[in-house]
Amino acid sequence: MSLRGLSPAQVLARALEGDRHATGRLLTLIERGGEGADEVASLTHPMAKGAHVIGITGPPGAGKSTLVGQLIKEAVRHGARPAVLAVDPSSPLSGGAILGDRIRMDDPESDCFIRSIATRGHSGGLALAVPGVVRVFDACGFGPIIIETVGVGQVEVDITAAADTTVVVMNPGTGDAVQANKAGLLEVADIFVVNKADRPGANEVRGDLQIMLDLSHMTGREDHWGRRPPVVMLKSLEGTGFGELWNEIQTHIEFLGIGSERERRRHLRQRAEVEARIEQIVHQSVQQVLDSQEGGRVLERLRKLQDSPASAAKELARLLLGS
Ligand SMILES: Nc1nc2c(ncn2[C@@H]2O[C@H](COP(=O)(O)OP(=O)(O)O)[C@@H](O)[C@H]2O)c(=O)[nH]1
Ligand SMILES: [Mg+2]
Repeated sequence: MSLRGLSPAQVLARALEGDRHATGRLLTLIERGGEGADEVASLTHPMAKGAHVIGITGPPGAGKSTLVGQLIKEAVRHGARPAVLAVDPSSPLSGGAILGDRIRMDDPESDCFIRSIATRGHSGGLALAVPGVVRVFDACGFGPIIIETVGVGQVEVDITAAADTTVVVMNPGTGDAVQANKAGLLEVADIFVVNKADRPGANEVRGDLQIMLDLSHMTGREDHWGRRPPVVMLKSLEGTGFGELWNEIQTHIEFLGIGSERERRRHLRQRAEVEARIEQIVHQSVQQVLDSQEGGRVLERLRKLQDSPASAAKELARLLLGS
């Protein structure tokens, strides 16, 4: 049935009945931003079911997409309905390519949902779109929700750190452990994966990681597990090691449920989202004030060297803030 002419609320009603096209339409609205996205967000926010959010991060080519493909199968084996948001469109995750015949995309009871989102280099958009997509998946009954991001930039690290469980992926023989340390990924990881364990040097990476993690303990940095984060060896191409990864994720879920850690993470996630929204609003207002008549007058004085940049900025900021 066509979705043409339906309001976001009507599309959501279809999505809740298991209409995958409707779910896709909601995600498109989120991705486009603006009023449509805001409406979808306010409709889906109160419908949160609390799906577990797993962030998968690591350098390009580490095998994240391959891993996610296998993790979906593992999740479905356990009766879950996983959804994936790939913020790394460089190695697209396509249903047909990675999903085995165990997963029937058209079966609303046992399906999974995969969506890629373009980074397009603007961080503000991502900071708003990712939580929006997570909310749609959650409202539609998908879980766990798996987010794949490249762990290179601060934004990507922030997105992943906002997950309930963060998995950092690295490879043998690439100095990944040292790089991850530099990128601040050791602190955000709940679980480490050494992927491509079929290659030489896998045990060395595990050893390097364990030493670095122990050192960080010695300098007094508490990890939130109450133990050293586990290091799981995976061969994602063969699909080996996924039972162990699944178990470690379950152990982490149990851990999150014992204390207030889950609530703390979700609070931080919501706070970051509101922060990004405020920044967007403020950014727009700044452009408006610069484009206004008053803004033009102040910039003209600056051009004629009658004013300094600092006092011009202060004057316009006063205008902006109405003080
Ligand atoms: N040898 C080996 N290659 C792998 C493994 N997992 C993934 N790859 C390969 O690594 C390359 C990058 O994989 P991809 O999943 O696209 O990495 P991503 O950029 O991190 O998402 C592909 O050619 C995969 O086939 C593995 O366990 N062993
Ligand atoms: Mg990828």
